Amino acid sequence: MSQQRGRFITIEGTEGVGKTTNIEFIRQWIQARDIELVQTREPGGTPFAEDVRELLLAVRCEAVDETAELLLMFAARAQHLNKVIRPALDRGAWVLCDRFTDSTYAYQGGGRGIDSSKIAALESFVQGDLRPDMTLILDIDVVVGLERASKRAALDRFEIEKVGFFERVRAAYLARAKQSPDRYRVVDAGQSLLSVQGDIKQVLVQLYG
Ligand code: Z5A
Repeated sequence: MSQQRGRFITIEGTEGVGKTTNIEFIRQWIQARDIELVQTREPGGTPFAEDVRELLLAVRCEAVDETAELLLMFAARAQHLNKVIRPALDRGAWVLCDRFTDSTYAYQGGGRGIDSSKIAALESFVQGDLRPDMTLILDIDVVVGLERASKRAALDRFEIEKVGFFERVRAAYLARAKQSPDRYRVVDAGQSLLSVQGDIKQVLVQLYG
């Protein structure tokens, strides 16, 4: 008898949108249903991919070439996908991933200006036909999000970008959601945490009962 493939859920958004806070809420909702859950993140999710993450996030004097950045995102993703995500889905576990390829379309595509056809080519090469079943985009006014994120101790190489960069990232996310409304759910993350979580719960109940 073939094992039913697990669900692949990804969470996306710009700075300070509350991914970390809300992933915990989603994790609890899924686990309360007695479902095996693998919670993970990108870039990262395996020791090798976490090393690539460190390379990518470190603030450095040398300017990082945008193609090098793009390829490293997919290098980490190939490792993560083949060592963690696919095996989990194949054994029927659900995977809850903090960022995935939509981040690449938003940050390297929207933010850095890399043509989305190049990202799509790498997506097909690395992922084959694997895509998330549902992508939750937490959406917030960029300035409000940056204010929330500014309370952190140290900013990484993406967090030091200017408002215009994050406006383009946000626009890219919203454009993707508009293009494929079946896969994406957009939640207004500018509300109180209670209201955000109320909306997320509604999405989960609507999709998964
Ligand atoms: N990146 C990329 O460029 N390309 C790719 O393909 C991939 C990634 C996969 C690392 O990601 C970087 O990698 C990321 C994009 C790039 N750029 N950056 N930066 P990350 O996910 O590790 O980093 P992050 O975006 O900074 O995520 P985070 O740590 O999850 O932060 P967050 O989403 O802002 O979540 P938070 O810590 O839960 O919330 C921030 C604060 O707001 C915190 O104090 C909360 O208590 C507060 N908060 C949360 N919700 C609320 C509400 N509703 N009201 C008031 N305050 C709130």
